[in-house]
Amino acid sequence: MQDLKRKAGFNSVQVLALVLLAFLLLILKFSFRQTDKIVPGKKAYIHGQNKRGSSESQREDRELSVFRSSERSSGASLENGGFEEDLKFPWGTGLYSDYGIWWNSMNCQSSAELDSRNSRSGRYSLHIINLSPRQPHVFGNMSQRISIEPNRKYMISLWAKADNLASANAVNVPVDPGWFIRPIQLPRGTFDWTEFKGEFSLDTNYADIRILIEDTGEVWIDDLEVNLLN
Ligand SMILES: [Ca+2]
Repeated sequence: MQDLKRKAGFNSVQVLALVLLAFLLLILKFSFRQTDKIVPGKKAYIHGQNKRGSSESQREDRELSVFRSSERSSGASLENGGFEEDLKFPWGTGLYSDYGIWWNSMNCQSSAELDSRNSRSGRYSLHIINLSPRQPHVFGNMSQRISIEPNRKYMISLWAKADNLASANAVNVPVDPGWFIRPIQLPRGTFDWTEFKGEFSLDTNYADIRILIEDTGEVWIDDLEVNLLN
């Protein structure tokens, strides 16, 4: 009898130990899930590095991301390039579309909004302010993925007005996901509404038209268009 009681006692302790162990395992599992959370700033930094990188693995990562974010691989030409509608879809599409419409890399202090006090046509233009001097991986941007015919020549054009752009190319417009082809690059300084044009041709059936600011200054952009040549 004593033996049985002792046995029963041990069994209760064992059961208690098992319950405690299970509880500890649950806590451990939960805390691991917590550390899996992605910090947005860090994510932007990683991608910022990839954009400037040239190694094969970085290129693969870039191409993989293209497929992941190709929710708009078909469609018409660029929409809302006159900024008469809110900054909404299809702005914010293309590579890095999960970062929102206008987004900053690293600690870049840039912002973009529609401005009804300055427009080249219609009521609004896109007004961008950047307080962050040129540094690697520090930029503000937004993009729109459009369908194109591979290996055909396109003309991209926009009107811009600027106030104190700190350097040449502070504002430029890459058209490919790798940001290698930038048909439009604005000069430094202050200027009134001026038209800028450039040509490009890609071997893909889409282009990511990206408005990018990489140095301090203020710029207004209006009437952004992409048209097939000949
Ligand atoms: Ca407009």
